[in-house]
Amino acid sequence: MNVLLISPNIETLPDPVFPLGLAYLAAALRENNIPCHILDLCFVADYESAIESAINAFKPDVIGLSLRNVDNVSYPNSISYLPFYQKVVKTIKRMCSTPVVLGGSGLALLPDQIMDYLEADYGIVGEGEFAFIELLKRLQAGDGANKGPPCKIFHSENGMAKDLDAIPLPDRSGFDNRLYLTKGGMGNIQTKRGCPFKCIYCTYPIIEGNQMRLRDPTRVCDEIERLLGYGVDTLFIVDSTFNYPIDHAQGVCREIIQRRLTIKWSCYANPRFVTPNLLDLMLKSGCTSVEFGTDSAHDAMLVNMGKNFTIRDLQHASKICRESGMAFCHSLLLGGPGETMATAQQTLDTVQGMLPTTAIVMIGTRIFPHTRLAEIALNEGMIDPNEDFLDPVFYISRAIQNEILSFIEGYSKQNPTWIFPGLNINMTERGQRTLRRFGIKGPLWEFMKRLDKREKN
Ligand code: B12
Ligand code: SF4
Repeated sequence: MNVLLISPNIETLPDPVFPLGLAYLAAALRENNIPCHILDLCFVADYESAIESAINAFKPDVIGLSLRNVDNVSYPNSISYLPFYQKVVKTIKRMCSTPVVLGGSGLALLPDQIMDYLEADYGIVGEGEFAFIELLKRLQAGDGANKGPPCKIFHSENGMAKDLDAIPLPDRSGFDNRLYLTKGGMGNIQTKRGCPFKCIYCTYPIIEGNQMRLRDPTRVCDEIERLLGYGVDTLFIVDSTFNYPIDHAQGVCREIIQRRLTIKWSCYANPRFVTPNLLDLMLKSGCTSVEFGTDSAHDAMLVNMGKNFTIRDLQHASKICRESGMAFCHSLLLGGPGETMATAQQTLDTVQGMLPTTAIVMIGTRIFPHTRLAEIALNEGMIDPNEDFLDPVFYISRAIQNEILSFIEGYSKQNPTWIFPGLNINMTERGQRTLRRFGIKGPLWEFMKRLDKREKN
């Protein structure tokens, strides 16, 4: 049985992102001796002829499509990726009757809606390593295709991998690793899956589960050695929170140091679990920056957003970063439940006082089903009980809805080193490409302090 795996993610902001989920799937297929071919549409000029050539050359029995993103979760300049995915599925369907299987984080968030919208044959919600293989075996045995149920949306009997060290290391051989490094500035790696925290809007626990499953640092470093073999020396650790649990994070850093792996890396971090000792190990193992999922710097708003830290934690973590020389950024989500112009102003002023390398300021929060935010929005009459969530809906507290955009436009002018993705301020494709052409690697926001000129679309 031949399998064609397609990555239709052509988003290049903030950077083109290596399709790590598909590399995990490719490894699972290889381990099961199932021939697989990769088609990554990210850098392809003509997606239709690329699909046509891949199908003609490889003659797949099944086509797997990895839907990473649904939309760019940015307000007001929101972009949905679903119309492009639809074109991809239509192109495949025009050419052949091969079953199309959808997967990826995007699908996991809106499975029924996306399956209907894209008219695909099967969908797998959640991790693909076991479920995809199981589905392929059932399709091969004639159980599934054209026989109606088991079901369009297939749930693996094994579900999520209990032991991440037992699944094979991602197989990156079918991808252009170099291009992701030059055009996207980094590769990526995962040291754990899952998040136990309860931020009201967050989809990560839905996608990865709410219990952390940790990888052995030696396996993580085996994978880093393979990445170095591909010339990839700059990485983003894609964990929901790298620095929790602290001892696991320390273990990963120590192993990198002990093996003398020459890499640079960055990650998401939670301000509550930042200690001087951990930061020291992170710096010594090549970490150049951390991005805090701060959301707000107003204590009542932090509670409303379900965060597990306070302003004091934010100030403490920022101080340790500054003192140790670690670049750090605060990601803010203005407009959550209970936000007023006064609380928003306090957040901005307080974060400014923490002297971050930059802050990434989002206005409004994209609402997804099965989150606490969706319940709040429903109770407040902001969404309809029949809302299908395919078109992005943003939660913006009523108290600031009329003022916040013009206020932020003005505010951004006084803060030329801060990033406002929804307004395309300091995050544009042109700027991104120019910097990458100079060979700059790592997250581009690390350089914001050095750029005093602003760019706007
Ligand atoms: C790390 C990360 C980033 C980093 C990536 C850095 C890097 N170089 O890798 C940065 C900060 C750059 C980033 C940017 C963006 N991100 Co992001 N990101 C993540 C995060 C936390 C992890 C993604 C990851 O690598 N996971 C690890 C891999 C192994 O898992 P996976 O891809 O899900 O694959 C597994 C399964 O899904 C499944 N699977 C995958 N494909 C397939 C295919 C088939 C056929 C099958 C059967 C199964 C299957 O099996 C895989 C293995 O188990 C996720 C949240 C999350 N927890 O998933 C958000 C997430 C993917 N991002 C999201 C978004 C929106 C974005 C941005 C658009 C935001 C923005 N406006 O900038 C950009 C887009 C960038 C781009 N070019 O695509 C959303 C996507 C869903 C949505 N709301 O649309 C997520 C889910 C977060 C969220 N808000 O809900 N992101
Ligand atoms: S925002 Fe971060 S810490 Fe909060 S639930 Fe999501 S992944 Fe976990």
